[in-house]
Amino acid sequence: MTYETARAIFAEWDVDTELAIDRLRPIAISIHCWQGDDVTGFEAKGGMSSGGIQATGNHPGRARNPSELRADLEFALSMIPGRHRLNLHAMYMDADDAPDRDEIEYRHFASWVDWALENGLGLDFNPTFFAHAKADDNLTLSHPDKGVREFWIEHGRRTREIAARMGREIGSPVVNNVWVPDGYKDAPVDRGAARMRLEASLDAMLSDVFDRSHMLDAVESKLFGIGVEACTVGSHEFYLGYAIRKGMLLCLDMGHFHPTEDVADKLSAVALSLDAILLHVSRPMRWDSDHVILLNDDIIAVAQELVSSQLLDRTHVGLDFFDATISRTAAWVLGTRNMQKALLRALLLPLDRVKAAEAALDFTQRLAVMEEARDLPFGEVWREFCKRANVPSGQALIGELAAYQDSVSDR
Ligand code: RNT
Ligand code: ZN
Repeated sequence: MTYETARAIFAEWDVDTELAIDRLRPIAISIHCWQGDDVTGFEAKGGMSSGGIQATGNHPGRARNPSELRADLEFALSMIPGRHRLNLHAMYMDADDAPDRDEIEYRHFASWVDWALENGLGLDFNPTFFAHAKADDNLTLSHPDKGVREFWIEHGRRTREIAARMGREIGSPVVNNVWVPDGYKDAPVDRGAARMRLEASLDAMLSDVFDRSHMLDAVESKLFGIGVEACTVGSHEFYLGYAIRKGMLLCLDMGHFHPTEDVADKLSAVALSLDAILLHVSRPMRWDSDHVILLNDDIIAVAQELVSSQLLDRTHVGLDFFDATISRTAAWVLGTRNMQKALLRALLLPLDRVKAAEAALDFTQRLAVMEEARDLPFGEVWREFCKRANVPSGQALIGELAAYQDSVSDR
């Protein structure tokens, strides 16, 4: 089937494929740097990652330094249609002087900004509150010890300064997202005190005022993690209230809720009280396992909600998965493309028609249209989108992914 035939089929459903392509093109996905090296980072330190962040596998080709990570990203980006953003963590500093987390400065990240500018990429940022001796007991901003809290407050303060400077240099606001692992393995008896300490630390950490055209603050909640099964201090309720009170972004990670909860359903609800949302699109399998996202029902539902509830303009779509059992670059490419494919599918749905049916309580029509629409030739429109962006698809893509993996497998 040609694209023109597909276009005519969609037109019969009153869907304009050209319009859908035009709407998809400017959507920048925030691609997480940490898929490239199993969340290891480039700090001059050894030791295990803590905070329940674990990549599984030892596939050959892990990026060991900033230049390898950039080369891998350049390849991945060349296989992904459109212009996107790189989401960095503070542990990805590019520095010779090995600063501790409370010593980082803009200059430690300046090379990333130069590289982003050269490649036409936006940037996002994150303080790193894990994989550090001062986070080994899974308590950071809510630690009972004031000295430990102050160390992490200083880290977070510095990341906001760095993020704001990055945003100024790049000319697009950098989302600085705060996730802390804080929690308890077994049932705490003073949850309230822990939450008050987290709140006070956040207040101190977030007190400097920055131009919102340079930097946007986000906070990320979680239900539980390995080692913090009984209580997560920064739970959903904690951060939902905090983000609303402070006018910040709320980050909804698809792996951070009970598996029967539906993040797609939450979007239009939280959007009533928030200016903007940050998404960590992920695929939890039985737990927050961070599998590479598929074009599955969960992802399609999220994309459909963003389009249907008109939230694309105020949602920052970020990815959060890491798998080291497969080619890391292929994981980036396939995951990011799946997010784009899901958005394209949503943009190609005859939504006006099903919305009208729903408003008229004609649920039969709604069901019939949605089910028949599953057979529309989305793939032809996607291939056309890739072709126009000079990006391969199908077997050509698979060949490119395999060839690049071969080229890095002796690392
Ligand atoms: C952890 C959170 C967090 C991290 C990244 C590396 O459960 O999802 O977003 O995955 O910051
Ligand atoms: Zn996340």
